[in-house]
Amino acid sequence: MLTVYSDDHRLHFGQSELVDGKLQPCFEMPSRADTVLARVKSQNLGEVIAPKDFGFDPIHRIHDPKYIAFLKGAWARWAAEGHTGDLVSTTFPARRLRQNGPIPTALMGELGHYSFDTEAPITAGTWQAVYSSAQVALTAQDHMRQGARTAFGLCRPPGHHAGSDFMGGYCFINNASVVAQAFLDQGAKRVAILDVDYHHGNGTQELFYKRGDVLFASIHGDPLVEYPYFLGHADERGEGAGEGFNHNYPLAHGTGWDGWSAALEDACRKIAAYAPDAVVVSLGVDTYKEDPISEFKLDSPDYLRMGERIAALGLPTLFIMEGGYAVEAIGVNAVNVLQGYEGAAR
Ligand code: SP5
Ligand code: ZN
Repeated sequence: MLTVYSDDHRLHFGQSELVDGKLQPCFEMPSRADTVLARVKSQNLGEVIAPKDFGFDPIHRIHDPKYIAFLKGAWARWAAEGHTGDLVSTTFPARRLRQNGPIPTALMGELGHYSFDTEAPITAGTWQAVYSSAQVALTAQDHMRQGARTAFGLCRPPGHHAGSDFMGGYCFINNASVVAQAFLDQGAKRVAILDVDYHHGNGTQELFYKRGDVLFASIHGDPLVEYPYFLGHADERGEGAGEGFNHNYPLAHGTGWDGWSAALEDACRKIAAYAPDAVVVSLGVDTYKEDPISEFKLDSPDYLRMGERIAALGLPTLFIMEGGYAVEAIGVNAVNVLQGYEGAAR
C-alpha cells in the first residue's frame, strides 16, 4: 500500500492545551506522525511518497473560502499584534448570541467565529502544516484515481472535527471530506466515509448531513459523556436528500472489541447496502486501551481484525489518519489496520 507523508506536519506544534484545569503539552504532537511513519517503514508496507500540490480548489469544495483565507492569514495578523504564543480562541457564539451576524473584524473575534473550542491552536507553521496535510490526503486519493485499490494518507494535523467554516478538536481542514468530494468530482456516484476514531466526526457529519451522495458512519464515545458532546447521537440520521445516510454508533466508556466490532459489523452492512464507489476511512486509533484521553479498550491485534472487516467490503478504500495519542503504540495500531486490510484484500 502506498503511503503519502510530508515533513511539513512538524511546522504545527501547539504549546499547550487546557486539560482538567491545567495547561499541559498538546496531546496532538509531531511525534505521532513520526511513530506511524516509522512503523510503515519497518513493516515494509510499501512506497512512501511526498504530496503533490492540488491547490485550493478541492479544499474550497468543502470549506468556505473565507474560513480558509482566515486560517492562512491568522498567524501573520497575530504576530503583527506583537504576540508570540499560540493563537487560541476563548469566546464562541453559543445559543442566542448571533450566529450569522457581522463577522468580527478583531482577530480574536473572527477566530471565535471560526472555532467551536479551544483545542485547535494556531502556531507560526500551522497553515503550512494544515495545507500539506490536505495535499497528503489528495495525493493518496489521486493514486486511487489512477487505479490503485487503496492508499494511506498519513495526515497530520487530523481533520474530522473541522466543518465547513470552523476548526476545533485539533482539526482545521477536514481531509477525509476533501477526498470524499474529490472522488465524487472525478465521477463517483456515491462515497461512504467510515469514521473509526474514538471521537464523533462532527465536522464530517455536518458537511454531508443533507446529502445523499455521501454516507457517513461513525463509531465513537457516547456524546452524553464524551467530547465533542454536542453531536453524534444515534437519532441523527440525516436530513432531506441525506435522510437515512448518517449512522452514528455511540458506545459506552469501557467498550472493548466485542461491543466495538458489533457496531463495525452493522456499519459495514449499511455501507455494503449503499454500494458506494469508494470508501474513505477516518482512521483514528484513539480507541486503544492505553490512549491517554479515551475510554475504549481495543488492543493492538483488534486493529488487524478491523482492517480485515473493512477489506471484506471489497471496495476501493482510502485510509486517512485522524487521532490516536498513545504515541508509542499508534504506529503499530494504525499499520495493523492497513496490514489487516491488505492481508484480507490480497
Ligand atoms: C482528532 C481527535 O481525536 N481530536 C480529539 C480532540 C479531543 N479533545 C478532548 C480532550 C479532552 C481530554 N480530557 C482528558 C481527561 C484526562 N484526564
Ligand atoms: Zn479522536
